[in-house]
Amino acid sequence: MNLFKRYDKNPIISPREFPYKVSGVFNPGAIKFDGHTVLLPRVEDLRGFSHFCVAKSENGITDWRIERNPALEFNSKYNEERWGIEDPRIVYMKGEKRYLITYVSFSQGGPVVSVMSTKDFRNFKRHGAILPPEDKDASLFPEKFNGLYALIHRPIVRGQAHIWISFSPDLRYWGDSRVLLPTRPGWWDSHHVGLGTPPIKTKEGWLIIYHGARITASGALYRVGLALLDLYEPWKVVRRSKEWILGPEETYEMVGVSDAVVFPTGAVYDENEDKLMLYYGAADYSVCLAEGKMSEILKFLMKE
Ligand code: BMA
Repeated sequence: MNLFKRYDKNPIISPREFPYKVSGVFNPGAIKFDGHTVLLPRVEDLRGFSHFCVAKSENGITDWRIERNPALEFNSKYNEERWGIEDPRIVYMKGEKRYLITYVSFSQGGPVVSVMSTKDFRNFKRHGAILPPEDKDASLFPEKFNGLYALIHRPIVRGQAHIWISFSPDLRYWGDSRVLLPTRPGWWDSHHVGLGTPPIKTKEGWLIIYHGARITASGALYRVGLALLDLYEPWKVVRRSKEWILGPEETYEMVGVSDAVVFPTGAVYDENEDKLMLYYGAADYSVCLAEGKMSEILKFLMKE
């Protein structure tokens, strides 16, 4: 059974219809804001550096209005932003009335997780790098646990690329770090894993959509798996899918800047409609959409 159905007119945004010349537009943050779906894709320029742009649509599928000016350019006056910013994940922090965006910025020491905040997707405030390099694929939870922010991230420790969880009272000092979802030797997610979209709250637990890569003769092959975390103690993994549930199949996923990559970074969940819209980067070139039913996703996971 296919848990996610691709939009038949994918990609929804690609360099071809972009207002300026770019190498790729992919791996978007996604959230509902002001009656619209807002995407914050990573846009790679012709120097090879990435910035973010804002694209808005009323139905989250068609008629994307892409802003001409980059929403956030990288600025090498900040130490952590020597070579661009990538792969934003957006959460709305209830109680703080602001959106927190974790993203990867490229410091001299390697990729680091950085945070910025916004209230309107026009003005963005940088909060700087929050953890040492090398670390990537991070998102906050949209809620605190016992007064602490919780972050999922993917440091490289002793050459190993597992998914970790850490906690902080102030977004600055992090601790209680532990491995959450390790790579599985021999499996489709054996080489490295990383968080995809921000954690999504469901009645069965926090839904985690992650990418897993295996190295094949042609390079890294990126697919998508699922897990469920305990609602109150999110360091506890309740379920993890054995099989990948979305992998590169269509030409726009198989061929691009990096071949054979599906890389989800944003999701919009409509609980009343039982609908999960998954936004993903295809082959580091374009933004694509797939849709799933949350009830089917949870049913599948609870049998794992
Ligand atoms: C990851 C990140 C992503 C990219 C993916 C596939 O390490 O750099 O931005 O989409 O590799 O190339």
